[in-house]
Amino acid sequence: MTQDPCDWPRLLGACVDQAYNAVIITDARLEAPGPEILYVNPAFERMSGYGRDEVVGLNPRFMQGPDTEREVLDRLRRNLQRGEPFEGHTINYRKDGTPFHMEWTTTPVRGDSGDITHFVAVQRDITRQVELETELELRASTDPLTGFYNRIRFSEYLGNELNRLRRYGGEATLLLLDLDHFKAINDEHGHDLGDRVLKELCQVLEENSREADIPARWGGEEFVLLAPETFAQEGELLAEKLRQAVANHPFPAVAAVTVSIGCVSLSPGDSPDEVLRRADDAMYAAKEAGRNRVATG
Ligand code: GH3
Ligand code: MG
Ligand code: MG
Repeated sequence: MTQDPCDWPRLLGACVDQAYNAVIITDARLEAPGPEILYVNPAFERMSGYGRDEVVGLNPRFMQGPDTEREVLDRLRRNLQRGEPFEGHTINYRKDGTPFHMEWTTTPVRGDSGDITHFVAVQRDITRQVELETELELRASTDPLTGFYNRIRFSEYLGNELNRLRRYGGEATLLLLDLDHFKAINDEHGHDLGDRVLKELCQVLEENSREADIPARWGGEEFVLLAPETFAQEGELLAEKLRQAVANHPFPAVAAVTVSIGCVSLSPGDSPDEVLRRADDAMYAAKEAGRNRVATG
């Protein structure tokens, strides 16, 4: 017997059952403990690892982890109470415990009387997309050789710090470090070893700075470090500590690696260009004074 092409209930059921996205239908109970799952389609079972029998009767939030933002849950509850659709993005957990990013909508379904009788949620696993976006963001803001923030990202931090100083006052320190005679190291030992020295220098900077400090690769063999909430004297001590740490570090194959450091104190009202120019001037003064030293500006 051929199927009636206008058998809408059957056709709609088949569409939901065979939809590519996960579909969850719940009742419309809003009082605690909230709506219960009445139906999930096979795409939900594939995405979550849970079988239909295991989830019917549960509240859909059973897959959410502790990292779901309060704001998202509050907005969901508010929208459902108002009978409005909801759109969100949460991290959920599959049956095997692995997390995944899920984009979803929940829409109220009204019966003939106009009352809300059910909610229908449509969910999509966007983990791959989130991972790609994170990767792209990381690439755009970090230097591929050292993994340090690049100039673009550092400039954002510097701008934010200067805004913070303008608003709340205080002091901060900016260091500009330039390797001494790095060209000679490259010429003598090759570019690959030069690269290793740059990477190792980053480790030394990281190990000798505080968690709140922001080091970055400014370009070539120049590095910067922003030390928030640091007074001028503390900043100079930090610069001197870094200079010594580099000079005393046993770099591979190279007899001596040293840095010249320009050290400037940031005050409310300074502009990024101005403090960078001052740091550059101070660094050149350190070079002229004989290298492997700190100069303030
Ligand atoms: P100074 O003490 O005056 O700073 O001397 P310098 O030789 O360090 O200065 P200069 O600006 O003449 O040379 C910088 C060198 O840094 C030249 C360039 O080949 C090298 N350099 C820049 N970026 C990289 C990099 O990514 N890897 C390697 N291996 N070398 C780099
Ligand atoms: Mg240089
Ligand atoms: Mg140099």
